[in-house]
Amino acid sequence: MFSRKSLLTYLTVTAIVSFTTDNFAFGKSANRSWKASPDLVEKLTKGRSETNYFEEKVPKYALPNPLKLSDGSRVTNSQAWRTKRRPEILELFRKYVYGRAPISRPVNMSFEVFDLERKALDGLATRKQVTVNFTGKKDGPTMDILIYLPNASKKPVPTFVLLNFGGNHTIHSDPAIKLSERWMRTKSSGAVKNRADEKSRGRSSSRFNVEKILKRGYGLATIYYGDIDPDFHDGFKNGVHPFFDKLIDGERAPDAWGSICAWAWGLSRAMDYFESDDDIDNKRVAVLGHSRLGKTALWAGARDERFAFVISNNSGCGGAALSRRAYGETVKRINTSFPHWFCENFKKYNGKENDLPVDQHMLIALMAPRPVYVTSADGDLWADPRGEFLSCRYAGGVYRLLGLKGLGVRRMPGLDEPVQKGTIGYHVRSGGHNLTEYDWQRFMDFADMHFQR
Ligand code: GTR
Repeated sequence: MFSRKSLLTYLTVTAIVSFTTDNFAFGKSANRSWKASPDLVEKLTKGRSETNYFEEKVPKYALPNPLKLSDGSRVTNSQAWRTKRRPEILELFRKYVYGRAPISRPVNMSFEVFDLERKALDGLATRKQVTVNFTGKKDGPTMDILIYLPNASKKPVPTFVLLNFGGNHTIHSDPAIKLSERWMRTKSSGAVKNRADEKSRGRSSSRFNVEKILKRGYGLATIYYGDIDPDFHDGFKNGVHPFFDKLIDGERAPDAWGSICAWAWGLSRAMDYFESDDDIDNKRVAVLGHSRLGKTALWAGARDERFAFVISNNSGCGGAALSRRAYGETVKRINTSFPHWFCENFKKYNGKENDLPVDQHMLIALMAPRPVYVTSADGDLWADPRGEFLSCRYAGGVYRLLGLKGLGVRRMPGLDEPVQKGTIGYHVRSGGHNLTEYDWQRFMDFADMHFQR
């Protein structure tokens, strides 16, 4: 037991110590800046000794300046950003990271609305299912878009679009959703022998929250990513690649598009469809994605400025996290595990992140002046939460040049304390690698602010 005096001394000393540290939280309102849990760092390090999870072991690095042209001159006004530096950065990402899509909108692409139900989900929504035929030919590659639009909202409605991992039928148990017949990864989709079955209907509904999105006045559109390109390395023989690849002497170029670029390109083809649909507000389409599909959403938003709001959920390496920090997943690791995701040139930077002509803060900067939102999760150290935050922070200069506020904070916020002060939003949420209702609600808060409804 403490005596009164020693208790008082203890409390005073504790208060002084706490006050002088960065982390002191005074009640709920003061910010306790997020830090990786030491227990988790220790646990993860045991399983993967080649992976760094210690902040103090992050190598020293210097980031390329988003506001300095490759000839060394400074970008001092919005016009120079728009006409010179933005195109330069975009080209660097094409050439060295994601690869180049050989085609934009294919001339003969066609759309077929094969399902239109105005009283879906007990009258809450209008459901549409659309087949996009990329070449317009009978046996050409296709993707199916599933769309729910809130009946209570005035049309056209602002809409979120995202790719899904397990087929459109996994996002909701609505039995009218077409069951995907495509190849799928068994692990993420519950597929049997790489094919979906009836049991997988609604399997990932907790990641989509369809009713909640509709009730907040937003539409939702989704596409199975495997329609565009199955997620395994087969030398780019399946998916859209062989239909559009331009080979040089029978070989793919070192900057030919990888799978992430193909998925992002598919999202732009969905946007082409939205432009033809009077129920969807094509000036207020938000593109988002989780994990590898978060990397994809960022690249989609960078290459196609028709997306008015871009959201990356737990995207990590090759997404929102700074590559130079080499914390959690590294460039070498990702290129080894997933040789088909990026272009061949990216592999030159395995273990040589400092030589990259770009880093991921420049990808975030490519969204300017549009709103962009990045999330991390407390347990998802593989994706480097701090590296994701720092990308947002260092993209801020470009937003400021354009007369906007970037993040509006310099210090990493506390757990579950979203930063929504400027045009760049960020949060680090409790829990692990996932897309949750908490994330969705924050995206919709940010959309409410920026879509000015
Ligand atoms: C992991 C990969 C991450 C992330 C994740 C996912 O295996 O290392 O970059 O993309 O998969 O997409 O679920």
